[in-house]
Amino acid sequence: MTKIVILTGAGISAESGLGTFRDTDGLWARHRLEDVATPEGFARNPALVHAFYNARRVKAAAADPNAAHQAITRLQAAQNHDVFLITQNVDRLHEKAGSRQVLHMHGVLDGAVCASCGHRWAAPMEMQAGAVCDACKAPSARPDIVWFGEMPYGLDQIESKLRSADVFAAIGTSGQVYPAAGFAAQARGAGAHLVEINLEPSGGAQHFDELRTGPATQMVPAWVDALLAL
Ligand code: BJW
Repeated sequence: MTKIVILTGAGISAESGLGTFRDTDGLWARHRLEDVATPEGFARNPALVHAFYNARRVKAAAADPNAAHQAITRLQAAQNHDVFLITQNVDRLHEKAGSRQVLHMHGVLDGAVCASCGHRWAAPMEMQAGAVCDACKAPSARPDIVWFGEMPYGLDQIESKLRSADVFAAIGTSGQVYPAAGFAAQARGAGAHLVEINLEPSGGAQHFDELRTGPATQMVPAWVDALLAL
C-alpha cells in the first residue's frame, strides 16, 4: 500500500471563495500579520484580532468545498492507498467534503482555546475580547489558531508519517511558513516522491520531482484519478 502524505494550504480553498495569504489580493495585503496573527498582536488589541477571525469564521461557515477537497476525500475513501492528510487551513472544508481524518496543524476557526488553562471548546460565531473560558472562567478565551511564534499541532505524528512516506504532495501552499515548508525536505530524506500542485510553481518548486501546475479544482482530481488507476 503506497503511503501518501498530503499537505494542503490556502490555495486549495481559493476556488471556494476563501482568500489566500500571500497572493497579491491576499489577506496579508490588507492586514498586518504582526497585528492579527501573533500572540503579541492579540495581547495589544484583542478586539482587532477577534474582528479579523470573526469575519473569517462567518465566511468559512458559508463556504462549500470544491472539486479538489472532494477528490482528496475520494482518494481517502478508496482505501487502496494509505493517505495521511495535513492541512494548514483553518476552514474545515476538508471535513465538509467528507474527509474523516484531517490534521489541522494551524488550528481551526470554529474552535476556541483558553490562553490560561488550555481548555478547548467550540467557538461561537462571534468571539469577544475578554470572553471567559468555559472551564476556568479566566477572561482568556482566544481563537484556537496557531499564530507566528507558536508551536503547530501534531508535529510528532507528522514527523513520523513523513519518515515513512512514499509520496508527499503539497497542494496550494506557497511553502513560505515553517515548519510546514520543511516537510518536503523531510519526506525527501525518507525517499518519498515529491509532488507539488499549485496555481504556479512555488519558490521551492525546483525541489519537487513532479509539478502539476494549474487550479486545484482541475489538477487535484486529475492527480487522484492517476493514483487510483495505479
Ligand atoms: C492556488 C490557487 C488555486 C492560489 N489552485 N493553488 C526564519 C526561518 C524559519 C522559520 C522562521 C523564521 N522566522 C520565523 C520563523 C517561524 C515562523 C515562520 O515560518 N515564519 C516565516 C514567515 C519565515 N513559523 C512559525 O512561527 C510557526 N511556528 C513555529 O515555527 O514554531 C516553532 C517550532 C516549530 C517546529 C519546530 C521547532 C520550533 C507557526 C506558523 C503559524 C502560521 N499561521 C498562519 C496564520 C494562522 C492561521 C490563519 O489565520 O488562517 O497560518 S500564517 C498563514 O500562512 C496561515 C497559513 O496556514 C500559512 C501558510 O500559508 P499558505 O497556506 O501557504 O498560503 P499562501 O497564501 O502563502 O499560499 C497560497 C498558495 O496557493 C500560493 O502559492 C498560490 O499560488 C496558490 N494558489 N490559488 C492552486 N486556485
